Amino acid sequence: MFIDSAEITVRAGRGGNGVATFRREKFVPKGGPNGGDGGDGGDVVFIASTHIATLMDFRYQHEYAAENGQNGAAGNKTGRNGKAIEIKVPVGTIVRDAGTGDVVADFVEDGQAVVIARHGDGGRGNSHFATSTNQAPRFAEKGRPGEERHVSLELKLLADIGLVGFPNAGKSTLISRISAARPKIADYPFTTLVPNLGIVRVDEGESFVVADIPGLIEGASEGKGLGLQFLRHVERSGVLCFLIDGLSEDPVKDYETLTAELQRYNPEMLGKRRLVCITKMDALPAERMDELRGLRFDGIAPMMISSVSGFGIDELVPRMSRELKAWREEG
Ligand SMILES: Nc1nc2c(ncn2[C@@H]2O[C@H](COP(=O)(O)OP(=O)(O)OP(=O)(O)O)[C@@H](O)[C@H]2O)c(=O)[nH]1
Ligand SMILES: [Mg+2]
Repeated sequence: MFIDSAEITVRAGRGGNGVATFRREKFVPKGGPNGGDGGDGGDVVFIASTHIATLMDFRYQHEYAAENGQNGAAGNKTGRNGKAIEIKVPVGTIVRDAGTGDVVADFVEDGQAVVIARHGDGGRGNSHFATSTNQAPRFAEKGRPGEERHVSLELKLLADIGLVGFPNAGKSTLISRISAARPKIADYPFTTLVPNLGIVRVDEGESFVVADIPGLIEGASEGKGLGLQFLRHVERSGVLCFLIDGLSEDPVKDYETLTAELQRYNPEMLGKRRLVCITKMDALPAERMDELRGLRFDGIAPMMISSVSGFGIDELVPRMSRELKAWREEG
């Protein structure tokens, strides 16, 4: 199962207490204060990792705590600091305060680390409090509590290019043709229930990530089909590649239905660069292909492809790569 949200509680370590002790040595009747400081508690740190693909683990464990600091000891001994806890999250995870919804951290890079809950400082021992008027303070500070936070995690995949189309348009077949991804493919709608990512290699050292997401249908914004939840996975993509079934009666209408649903989900989706592919060319007579070639989709000329025969794929991949470069250069 593809888990893309979770709620957890994290608790940073409490600081150890400082102590109030006094030197006791032979022949020294009144020793001065020598209470050590408490150690600091450990932080709760989230670290983004490309080795984790889902938020699955957080379904099983909801609470995470860092170690507390140890108390100080006589002889000015400082307590040991508590160990920080490092929680690995997939790259693409957004962490929010579960109460307010405010974004606490947005993990976009492998290795990125953010302290999500700060440790409590250790308390100071009584030796800090000796003054000229009170040379034998009998008190010490208590350690401070660590921060406790209730946070929600949401994973938005980081795909460069999102494939958008009706169910059965051939999205999964395309991604399996151009990448090593092997999603389930079948001739019924909603075969794809969870997003699949595929890495497309263009050249030595040059590749990009394509997301195959579930099919979109008219009324998705009102919850029809699988709704629009999964669109979040292409929200950050720079390019949307629309896949229109070549066997459709009215490809332009299909395209308009798709863009209308995207618009309802988030108007910014239509600010992205777009490519339009008409699929299943191997299954069409040549005359129909010529008709389709003449269509325009918001002024965009479609690319004709077949993921089964490979027709048009050699042009599509470099085209995707060019669009992506243009998007990156736009900044
Ligand atoms: N002839 C032909 N059939 C294709 C082509 N691409 C996909 N198909 C068929 O179309 C059907 C749907 O393909 P999928 O790739 O599962 O479609 P999808 O868009 O991922 O569908 P959902 O996951 O339901 O949204 C399958 O039976 C495929 O074999 C193609 O290029 N030519
Ligand atoms: Mg599919």
